[in-house]
Amino acid sequence: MKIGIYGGTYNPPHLGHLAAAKAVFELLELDRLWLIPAGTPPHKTMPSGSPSSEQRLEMTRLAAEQLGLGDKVEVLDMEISRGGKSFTSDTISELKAQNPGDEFWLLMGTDMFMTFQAWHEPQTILRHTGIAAFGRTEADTEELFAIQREYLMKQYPGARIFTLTIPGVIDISSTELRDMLQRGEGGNLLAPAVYGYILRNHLYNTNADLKKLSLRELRPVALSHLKHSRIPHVLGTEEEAIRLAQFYGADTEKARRAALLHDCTKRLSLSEHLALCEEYGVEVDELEKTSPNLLHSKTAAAIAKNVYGECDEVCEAIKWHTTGQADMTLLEKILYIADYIEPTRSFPGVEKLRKKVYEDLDAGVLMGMENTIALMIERGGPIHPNTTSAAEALRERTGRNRGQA
Ligand code: DGI
Ligand code: FE
Ligand code: FE
Repeated sequence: MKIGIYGGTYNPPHLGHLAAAKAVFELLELDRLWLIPAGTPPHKTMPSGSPSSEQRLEMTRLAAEQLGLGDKVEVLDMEISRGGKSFTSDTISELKAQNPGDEFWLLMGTDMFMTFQAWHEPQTILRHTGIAAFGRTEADTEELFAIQREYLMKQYPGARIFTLTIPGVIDISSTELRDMLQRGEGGNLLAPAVYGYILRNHLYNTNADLKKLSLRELRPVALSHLKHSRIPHVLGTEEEAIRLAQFYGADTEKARRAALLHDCTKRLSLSEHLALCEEYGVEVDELEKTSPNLLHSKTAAAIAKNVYGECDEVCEAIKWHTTGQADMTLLEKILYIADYIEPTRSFPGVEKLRKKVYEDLDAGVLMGMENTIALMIERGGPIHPNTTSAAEALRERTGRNRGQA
């Protein structure tokens, strides 16, 4: 396999890293890409107020997911868990020993490439890996890189050096970016989930009040809670919730906030859900105790209330978005069904359901709910009593139970 290795402090990982990683991945036709956040970097000291190693690791994971390369890209914690100064020669030697049959390419930008001979044990590095150095302009690559490439080839016979120009790679200085973040700027230079993570954890002296986030801030913050693959669903739910709120005369801002946060605990395990219920005093019944699917709406509502200070209406909509309940409010119905019919959903009958929802909201919600009930019966899973009573109440409202079995 051809494996790219891209180390760095990732303080924070930004769109410049992602653009370079993606371009090299494609140009070198790599099979894998491993991002390796450094422990203590040998060449610089961390500025005060910096995130912890674990936070840099988590941000790098969020950024890596954004590449859309699935499990071809991995974030390795080997330098962070090794502790102390991170020497690339140690890392490469270790990786080569573990994967003797693979071909390695070490990714680096202009500055790193130009000073490569001053690194710790350059000959060891070059014995185990090729170098893929990327410049931002043709001038970088041809003028600067050519001299350095010749020098390194002479100095280290047998070295494999590949230099490439990545047009359009954004020139981002991490130092400047950190200053911008402190001033409330720079979010556009980061993957949204990374920006949200920074705001949520008050990194780089950002001081967002989590209980008073504007919609513009809430969006990236909400996305930072999600697995990358769930982002389109949540943004689709937001879009559908806006449309429904406008159509049926509900508060669009509340609908958006509820949609953005509705699945914010979806990636958690059963025990993590139960711990949150304990922490926030959420009552859990026997059926819920066994089901992350049923618990995620309860825990998301608790996070919306306790962490983000959302109003009761928004929290209730989140709380009932999976099962529904008897006598649902307009906002509750909107979120329940937006989740069901948002644009990325595709299942047999979804078009018919979408049409129904915009003809008669109650009938549409009931139709969705009956789909779910049928699905649960098919799967042999228990139907939650809240689902049953929600459907019952809607049958009542739509006059469907009169004269029917
Ligand atoms: O979180 P989403 O996947 O976007 O959608 P959702 O919140 O509607 O969750 C759907 C899951 O919840 C799905 O796997 C079915 C399950 N579910 C919905 N209603 C019930 C239920 N599970 C049980 N046991 N009983 C229900 O009444
Ligand atoms: Fe959900
Ligand atoms: Fe959902």
